[in-house]
Amino acid sequence: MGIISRAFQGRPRDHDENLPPGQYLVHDFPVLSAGPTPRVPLDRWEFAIDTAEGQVHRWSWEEFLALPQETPTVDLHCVTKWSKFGTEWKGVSLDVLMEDVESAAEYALAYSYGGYTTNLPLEDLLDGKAWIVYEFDGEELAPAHGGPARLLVPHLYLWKSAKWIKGIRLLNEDWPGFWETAGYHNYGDPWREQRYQGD
Ligand SMILES: Nc1nc2c(c(=O)[nH]1)N[C@H]1C(S)=C(S)[C@@H](COP(=O)(O)O)O[C@H]1N2
Ligand SMILES: [Mo]
Repeated sequence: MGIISRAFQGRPRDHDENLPPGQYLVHDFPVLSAGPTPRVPLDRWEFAIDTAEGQVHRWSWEEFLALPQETPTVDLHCVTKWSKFGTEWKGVSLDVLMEDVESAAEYALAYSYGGYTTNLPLEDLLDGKAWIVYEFDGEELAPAHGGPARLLVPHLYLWKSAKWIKGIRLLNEDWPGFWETAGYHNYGDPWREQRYQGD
């Protein structure tokens, strides 16, 4: 009888058109970290963008908070197959941070306090696709989820959204990060199920 009653209930939620292939929905917010949570005092926190040409742009926590802010609402997709819809963040668009940065580089390597790295094409950080966020759900971002601030690149699998972000290095050549070196897909598009190398 389960099949008949399901038909009357409409499509199962997991067939939602906003759910990429192979994913299921969660309503909690799982924590996935490859190591311990680094604690970064705000008076020593800084975020940097360093260019392939050797220029370094730095923001202290105060300077970072003084930048124009955005409040993106986005769906998250983790390579371990959970997705979470409608997450609400506050942060600074990479477009704002990149405004005065001049570089011919085409690749980016995000690096974190604690040593995590992840790579992506620079264009995937631009045009309203990526933020450095410091609030989730109206609260300051919890350390376990990347506080004080993390990268948010929701159109790629969540391992690209480096927690405890320290900086972004612009590179002329692609340089695989932590999980990419360990066999995860180099790009990680959830809609093309690019989970592992060869997908
Ligand atoms: N610095 C850092 N960032 C990280 C990770 C990590 O281990 N260290 N894990 C990544 C992975 S694999 C995922 S799925 C998401 C998990 O984010 P969450 O713990 O907020 O759910 O963070 C990503 N960013
Ligand atoms: Mo992940």
